[in-house]
Amino acid sequence: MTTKSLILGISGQDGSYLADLLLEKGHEVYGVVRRSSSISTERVDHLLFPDERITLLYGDLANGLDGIIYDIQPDYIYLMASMSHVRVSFDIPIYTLDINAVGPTRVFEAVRKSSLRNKVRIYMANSSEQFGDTPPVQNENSKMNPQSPYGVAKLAAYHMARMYRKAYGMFISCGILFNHTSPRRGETFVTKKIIRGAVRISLGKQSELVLGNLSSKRDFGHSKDYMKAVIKILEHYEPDDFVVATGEHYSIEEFLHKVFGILCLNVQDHVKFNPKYLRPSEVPDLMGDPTKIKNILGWEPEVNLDQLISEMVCDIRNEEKRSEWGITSEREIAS
Ligand code: G4F
Repeated sequence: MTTKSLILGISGQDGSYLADLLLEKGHEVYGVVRRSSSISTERVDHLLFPDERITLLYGDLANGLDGIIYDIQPDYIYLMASMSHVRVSFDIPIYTLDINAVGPTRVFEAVRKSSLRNKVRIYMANSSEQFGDTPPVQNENSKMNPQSPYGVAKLAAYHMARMYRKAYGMFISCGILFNHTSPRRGETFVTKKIIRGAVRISLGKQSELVLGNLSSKRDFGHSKDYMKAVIKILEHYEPDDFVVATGEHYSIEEFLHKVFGILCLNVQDHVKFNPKYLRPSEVPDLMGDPTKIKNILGWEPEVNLDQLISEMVCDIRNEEKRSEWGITSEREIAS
């Protein structure tokens, strides 16, 4: 019988890679997207056109997804949807708590109250932001001391997941993922913003790149690699919690110099500071220890930071060139 996977947040960076990988494994993939007036399915368009290889459904963590869950009767549920921007969470803390903490709880409750309770496996997307200002190296046993509404909400969802697992025997696993990026990354995260800015500067399309705090350190991995880890986490015979990280960290300044170096640009000539990108409280240094996932699930990252940057530079350069030629999307190229 085919395995049915339901991905909440399929149109995001992680959800879209997960869909690619689950289809390769032969799963029947259903994806939930939030309804909005502008269509934002670019990351999964290749799975919709010309053949519909996934089924898209409209839903929202704000309202609960009971109907979708009961109709589809999935074997696996991947909770990838969230309000994912840490700085923005300071502007909208109540919404962030609702989507990132109450939202997953709505899903846990819907499953608990149904006949799926002892059948379905749930993956909960947790974050290294939960560690907050705890110094590196962070692992599954490190103190969690979040520094943002985003981190607090993710930590609440983490505790809820563990509570449902223990109290009701539900199969809920948590992946504590460190910063991960890719060509499919959203434009306002620092990695994509730096690479997009540098490529555009190199093409003479912009002259300045304006950033905030460059001293914080992050452990950067490739989203596709991390989705391979997510699949392994949910396929494991028992529910558990795993840190997913590379075990290396770089400051944003180091990342910036790597990108500008590849493009033969000088950071001092183009990069400006604007305090509007600072956060009321910052997470200074994240570097994960992936020993547990390596030992138990045999997962290791396949892409290092230099390869990741090269892939993103190349992809963004191609995208910028296509827009110069008036080609706006892959869908247009195909038709
Ligand atoms: O790219 P960021 O916004 O990512 P951040 O805060 O590390 O969060 C990401 O990773 C988490 C996992 O560790 C996820 F849970 C979360 O959903 C998200 O994917 O910022 C990275 C660093 C921060 O220290 C920030 O202050 O870059 C610094 N930064 C400096 N200038 C900037 C900017 N961040 C952004 N977004 N924009 C800037 O202009």
